[in-house]
Amino acid sequence: MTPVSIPARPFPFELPPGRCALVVIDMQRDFIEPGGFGESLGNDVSLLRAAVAPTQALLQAWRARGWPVVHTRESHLPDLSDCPPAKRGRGQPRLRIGDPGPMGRLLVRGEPGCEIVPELAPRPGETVIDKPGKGAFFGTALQTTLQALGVTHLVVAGVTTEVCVQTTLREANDRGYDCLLVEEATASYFPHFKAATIEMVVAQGGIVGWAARLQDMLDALDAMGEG
Ligand code: TIU
Repeated sequence: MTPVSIPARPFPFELPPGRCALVVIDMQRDFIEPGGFGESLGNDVSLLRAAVAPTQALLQAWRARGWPVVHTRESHLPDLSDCPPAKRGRGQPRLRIGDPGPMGRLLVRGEPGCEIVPELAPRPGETVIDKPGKGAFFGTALQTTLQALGVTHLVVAGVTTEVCVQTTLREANDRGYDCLLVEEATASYFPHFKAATIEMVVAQGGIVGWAARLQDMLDALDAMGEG
């Protein structure tokens, strides 16, 4: 099928219908809501909420077309055997990974805080990847999953821009995927880090990938119809 040309930086992104997955990174209560992991690190979590509605719009566009959707969760096994001591021990947080908080044990699979926010809840048939690291490829089946789906391109949303989103973009780029980051659908506790990450991605002729505005993406998809 003919690619859809999405206005983007540093030049248009040629999106192949059906072979481009929407990858939603770590839109979990633990990062977005008070009382979770993000707040335990001293962050103002309200800054991340801005990415929820734009991500919903992308999900709607992908679901309407039956295109592949992947959600990730930064999460650990209840016994923390997949959480390196260096990760759990870092810094002086109020609570550490695995400690009990108001939304259950921080970043532990199955706990309420580890779930994706209800507005973006995965639907049956969508892939959910639990990942122990910041990048979505490290220690997961994401690569084989994308290969099985015939995916060659990724449109990426999620949080936080300079941590899990950027790490995943770089991992994906090294594995040969063309990746586009949707600017309104990602957020950081540090707005200047978000801005810098977007610039880093698109610099040097798209050294890591592309960035696009949400409306440009949606308009280009609408122009092709729901095929
Ligand atoms: N702390 C921070 O900005 N992010 C993370 O720890 N994980 C993700 O970005 N998902």
